[in-house]
Amino acid sequence: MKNSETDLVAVYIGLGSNLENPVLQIKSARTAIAAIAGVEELAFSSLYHSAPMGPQDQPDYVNAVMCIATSLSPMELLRCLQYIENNQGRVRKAERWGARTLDLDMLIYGDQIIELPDLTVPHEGIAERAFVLYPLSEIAPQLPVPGKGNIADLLAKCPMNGLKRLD
Ligand code: A4P
Ligand code: MG
Repeated sequence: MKNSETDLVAVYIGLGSNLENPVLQIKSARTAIAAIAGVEELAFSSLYHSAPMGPQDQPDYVNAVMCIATSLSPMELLRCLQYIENNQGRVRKAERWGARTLDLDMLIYGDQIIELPDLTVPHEGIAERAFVLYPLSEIAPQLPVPGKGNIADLLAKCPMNGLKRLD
């Protein structure tokens, strides 16, 4: 699954934060992702304010989507993203979908459908989440989502759920 250096793949990453200055967390993560060897930033969406999906006793989130070109394999990239999450103070707790300083989800990796124990791509919730689909369509309005249809059709079926653009 490893790509040669000339074999660049377009990858979309979802960024989310609802603890310890979320806007700053997202901006720091953008810088850290762009600095990974073998990664080049292609596009970055606006920042969005969203109500929490999951437990409601947690702060609202800031979300965004980034597009990169990369020579890294999916698992190599996942490990880099997890390193950045940990580096920005991410603490994994038992509660599902709880508050976090930083969440980096690999939404789409080229045209690949990946089913590994540690990695599902396209990301499981991609088709139902306004905080993913709206920023994604802002930077890639024609994008096919492998196995799920095109972004415009998914968007048409997804209520905004109070999502607000911040900038
Ligand atoms: N994993 C599998 N596929 C992927 C992928 N495509 N990208 C595995 C990243 N990771 C992937 O993730 C759990 C495991 O998923 C990892 O070990 C990885 O190998 P995690 O980051 O440790 O835990 P998590 O993020 O809490 O779990 P989960 O179920 O992935 O949650 P989500 O789907 O990331 O949702 N509300 C709003 N408004 N905005 C948000 O951004 N985010 C979440 C988390 C909940 N509510 C939210 C938001
Ligand atoms: Mg996650």
